[in-house]
Amino acid sequence: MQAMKKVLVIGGDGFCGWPTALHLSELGHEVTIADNLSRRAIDAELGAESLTPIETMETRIAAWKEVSGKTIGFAQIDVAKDVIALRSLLEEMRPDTVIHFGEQRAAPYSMKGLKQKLYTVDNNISATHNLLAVISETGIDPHVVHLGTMGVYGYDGDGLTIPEGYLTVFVPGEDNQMFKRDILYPTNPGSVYHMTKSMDQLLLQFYAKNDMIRVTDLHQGIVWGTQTEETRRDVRLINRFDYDGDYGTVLNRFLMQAAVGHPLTVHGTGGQTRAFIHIQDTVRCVALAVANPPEQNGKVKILNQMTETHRVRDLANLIGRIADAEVALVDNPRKEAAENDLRVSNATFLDLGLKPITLAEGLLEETVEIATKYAHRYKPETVACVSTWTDQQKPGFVRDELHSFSQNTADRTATAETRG
Ligand code: NAD
Ligand code: USQ
Repeated sequence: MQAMKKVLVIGGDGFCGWPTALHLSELGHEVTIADNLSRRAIDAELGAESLTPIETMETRIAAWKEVSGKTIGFAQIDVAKDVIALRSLLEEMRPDTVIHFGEQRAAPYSMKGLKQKLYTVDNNISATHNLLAVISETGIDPHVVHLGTMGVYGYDGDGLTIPEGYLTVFVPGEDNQMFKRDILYPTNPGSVYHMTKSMDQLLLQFYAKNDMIRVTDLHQGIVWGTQTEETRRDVRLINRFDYDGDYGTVLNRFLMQAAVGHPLTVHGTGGQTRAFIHIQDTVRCVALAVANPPEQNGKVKILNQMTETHRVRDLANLIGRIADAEVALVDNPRKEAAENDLRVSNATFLDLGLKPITLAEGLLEETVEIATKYAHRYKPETVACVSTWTDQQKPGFVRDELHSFSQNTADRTATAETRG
């Protein structure tokens, strides 16, 4: 039996935050959500809503009260901008744990253009720094659980098993001396979004060391699925299901595409290998992290929150087989290695008792069923991944270049003919 804690869930209206808030409430914790509802605003900006119809925060919380008898609090706060409101909430609530999901989390959105790059960096870095700085000022001593990403390690690996956050290195010095260092695993982000998570690591490291804030950083893989034990209990509690070209992640996109008869959009040769975790395991892992805070030892506790790795084309072929879907190879809008290998240690969560849900366990079918149920809400125009990592990848770039090349050639030929 876990001790009841007061838990603040920043970003608790989102895909991972909402089911986590419900799960912690179900376990008996006293939960308050802080969210600025920016994801709902970005949905509107992109014209790309969740496939599942998500209720307002008020309706969600009232429905949870009805089915569970439990109360979840809500404060609409922009933690990246409103430091005074954040400080008041922390002082009033005095949480035992603050879980920080409140960042812009789509790599393609972060690469869309100048506005989105600036927003992603401003929002994510300020949100994380404001939280840590305010905690250090108030003297309240919550355990901070931050949602990081596997992407900070980079994806051009050759099979080295990625450790949990730190690397022990030996540096040769003078006179055959060897210096041993425990360093953060070198970051190698692949998008502006992933870069903000790399920068978060330094913010966390500094405040853990300087202010002795207890921090757990969860380096999470790609989350798939949509429902959890709690969100299944009432249709008004249903979780988000993003499938659009910016926010839809690869496995959920493939499951959705299979449900509506769209060819599965494999980027390049589909040679990227990634780490995955089902949303049910996300909420279990966060609950385990909440129950097991680190010692106050000045060091961030880093856990790899993933359960299995898969190559993108293998996933497409698997779903193609089980759902009788066509697989299409499309131009890769990203700048990433054509092929990579990926091995990851998730020893801490296994030691804490996590029994991983794997692709084999029927939940692929459940996700296709949900996608089929809400297929009438599908907007085909939002499926293509149109955010490119470089200008050269933008549609029309090659054509323009060829156009100016032929124009120059034509001009040169005309000049030469005139001279001749
Ligand atoms: P999401 O976009 O569904 O949810 C994020 C929530 O944070 C939204 O409700 C949004 O309104 C809120 N938010 C953003 N900026 C805020 C701010 N300044 N103040 C207050 N609230 C703010 O994303 P998600 O998929 O639930 O991801 C949650 C966290 O987990 C993110 O930090 C993300 O980087 C991390 N993560 C997600 C995945 C994944 O596959 N979804 C994988 C690894 C890590
Ligand atoms: N991909 C396809 N086809 C698609 C969409 C994606 O082949 O239709 C490929 C991408 O090129 C990439 C891989 O699938 O190689 C993963 O893409 P993704 O969109 O599923 O995941 P990513 O952009 O890395 O981001 C997601 C979440 C992010 C989280 C990250 C965890 O949006 O918040 O941090 O997963 S990780 O990937 O482990 O870094």
